[in-house]
Formats: sequence, C-alpha cells, structure tokens
Amino acid sequence: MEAREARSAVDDTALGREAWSVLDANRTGSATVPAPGLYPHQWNWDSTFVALGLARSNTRRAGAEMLSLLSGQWSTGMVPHIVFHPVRAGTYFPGPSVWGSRDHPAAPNGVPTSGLTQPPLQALAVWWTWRHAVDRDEAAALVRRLYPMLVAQNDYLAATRDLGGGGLAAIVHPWESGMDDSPVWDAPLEALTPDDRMCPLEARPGRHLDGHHDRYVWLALRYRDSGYDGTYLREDHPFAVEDPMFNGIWLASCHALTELAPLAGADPGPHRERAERIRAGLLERLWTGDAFHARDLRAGRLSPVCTIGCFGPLLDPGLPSERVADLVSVLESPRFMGTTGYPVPSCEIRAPQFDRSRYWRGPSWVNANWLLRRGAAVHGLTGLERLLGAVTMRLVRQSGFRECFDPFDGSGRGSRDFSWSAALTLDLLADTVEG
Ligand code: 9WN
Repeated sequence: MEAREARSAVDDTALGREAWSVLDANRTGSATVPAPGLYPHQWNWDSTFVALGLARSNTRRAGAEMLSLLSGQWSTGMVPHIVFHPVRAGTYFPGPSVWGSRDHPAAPNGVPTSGLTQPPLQALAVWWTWRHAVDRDEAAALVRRLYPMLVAQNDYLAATRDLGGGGLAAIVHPWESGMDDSPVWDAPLEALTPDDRMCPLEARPGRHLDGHHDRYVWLALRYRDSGYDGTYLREDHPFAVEDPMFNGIWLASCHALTELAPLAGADPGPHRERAERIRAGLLERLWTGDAFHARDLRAGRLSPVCTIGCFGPLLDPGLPSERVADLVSVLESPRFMGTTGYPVPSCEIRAPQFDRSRYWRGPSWVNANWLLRRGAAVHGLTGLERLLGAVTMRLVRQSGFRECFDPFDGSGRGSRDFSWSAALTLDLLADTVEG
C-alpha cells in the first residue's frame, strides 16, 4: 500500500499492467465493482467508466460490463444506480431490502437494484466501444443488442424526468448526480423538513456533512414509498434539480445515439431532435453568464456555487463557440485549474464550501477530468485536452489509482485501487501510444 502511495515515476507499461490488475481484482463475474471494500456492488456510472476505459483493448469485456448493468434496467427504461451483487447484499447500506426493488412490478426479476439512476453515460460508452473496436463485427452486434435498451433509457428520462418542462432531466436525489456530496445540493437538502422516518447512515470519515446523511436516506425512502411513481415526482417529491453535468452527459449520449442508430437500422432523427431540445434547455434555463449552474426546481433558483458539474455541457459538440470560450476561461482561471497544482478541483476554490479533502467539495477526480478532457476534445481544444490528460496521469503516477486526490498536493483520498481511476488511465495511456 505504502509503495503505491509513494510512487513517483512509473513507466507506461508498468502503469498499464497495474491498472489491469486492479480491474481484474475488482471484477465479480461480468461486472467490475468500484472498490470491493467500500462499494461491493455494480454502480452505474462507475461501471460505464470501466467500459469506456476498456473499449480500446477489450470490446467483449466492455460490452459485458454494459450488459451486466443493463440487466438491472427497469421496464420503465430506468437504469438503476446500483445493481446489487447477491452474495454481498448485506455489506452496503442502503442495500436491496431498503430499496425494495423485488416488490416493484417494473424492476427486473431476480436482479436486485436501487430505485434511483445515475448520469446516463451508457450510450456514449457503447459508441466509444464501437468506435475503437478492433473487431467491428463483434462491436456492431453489441450495438444492435444494446440499442433498444439505450433508447428506452432515453425515453424514460424525457417522459418521466422532465419535471421542469424545459427539456432537461431532473435528478430527484443527490446520489443520482454521482457527485453526491457536492455543495450544490446543500441548499435543497437543508430546505427539506424530514419527519421521524429519518434513518441515519453509518458515519464515514471525510464523507457527507452529518446532517445530510439522514436526508439522503429519508429522500430515498419517500420516493420508494411512493412506489417509485412519476406523478409523485412531478407533484410531491421535495428534491428536484436540473444538473448541468447530468444533462451534459445525457446530451453527449443523444449524440452517440445518432451515430449508433444507423447501425441498428434505426432513424437517428429523434436523437438529434432530443439533443437540440436539451441544448436549448441548458442555454435557456441554466446559463448564468459565465457557466451553467444547477436549477433547484422546488425553490425556483439557480445554485450560486460553481463546481465541475457546471462544465458538463462542454460535452456537447453543438454548444455555441462563445459559450465554449466562456466555460474554458472559467475552467482555466484561478477559480479552478489556475491555482491548484493537481487539478481539476471539484468545487471552485474561492467558494466558502470548498474543502480540499471532502468528497466532491474540492478533491480532483479522474472521471471528472476525463469528462472535461472529452469536452475539450469535441471542441478541438487540443492544448486543453493534452493538459487535462497530463495532469490526470500525474495524479495516478504519483498517488496510485485512488478514488480522488487533494488538488493542492496530489495526495490520494478515499479508496485505493479504485476501478474508474484504473480503467480511465488505460484510455489515457492508449492515447499516449496513438500519439
Ligand atoms: C452512493 C460508487 C459511488 C460513486 C459516486 C460516489 C459514491 C455512493 C456513496 O460512490 O456514491 O451512490 O455511498 O456515497 O459519490 O460517484 O458512483 O463509487
């Protein structure tokens, strides 16, 4: 363990080998768990980042990762944020008995899942797998198999989650953002008035603000008790936020679907139209003048805090060039990349809520850096793309495949041997090789 922490300069081949050994160790059957100790089940966006990282070297395994995740898809089209590993069911709270998916008619038979979702990154990962596949026939077969599930997921978001009516999908729980402890959720969480059904989570050092543990669980239970009902979400659920990262990822997946549709013999038109609607929603509803800020639908307010989530719409190749320039200038400024030696901090460092060691409130993350780098790439910002790749490689070379990193000194935080950090390193290494 200490050797991993003290690593200074590992050559690319050794680093790649280490990444593979982490992914092999974290694999259970056809799915890769984020970190067996802390997160012993299949998580939605973690698994999808693993597929993205494996895409260039192992089409079959990337596909198996997605198939395993989508085995948990509900008949509503919702792709759950956790697909539980049956043997380890008792080791994570809230587990299957709390979510109660077994008793829900829309949940898959025999595959216990949570009742929430996470950022809809899957179509992007499937497209990435197809684009980089060595065996195109195998990848095309995978696309044909997965395409209807991806369409169902997108239709679910459009039909059930457009709670604001402006073309964006709302998240109904901080866990759905993947950036659970982001300060963006502080105000909507503090506005809740939980009743006596509050259910405290076991405290984990460096994790959530204490008061919010209870609220996370309480919110999940309220939604469960509604029967995971769409009308309840629209009319009663007290947490509903339009998050620019969630929607930026959704938009990127809609673009991916326009590319995948012809391979599945389908019309790309509806995906193009949906992408345009999401872009219009982002520009009309979340743009503040320098970045995209989350909209709290219950309070009718934009969040004042600027976090890495604010840059999610960079993933849209159709984002107007002035908005791209505005975003890049904030990203490169002292508020984010300009003053931290190990960017990108997950919250702007001048914000009172910034905390260099609390999850999603300051630390740098490999997955967020990868998304921003992808955003730079789709806009042809080669310098920024290279820089984001280099700073991310420096983090893992120095501190190993940690869950996240201190943005000032690069030291590791959270779990060791974390799957998405290892998998996305493989993707970055492949770019180094390809030049
Ligand atoms: C709740 C698994 C997940 C990640 C999230 C991260 C954390 C879970 C938790 O771990 O969330 O989903 O227990 O806090 O914030 O991004 O998907 O790695």
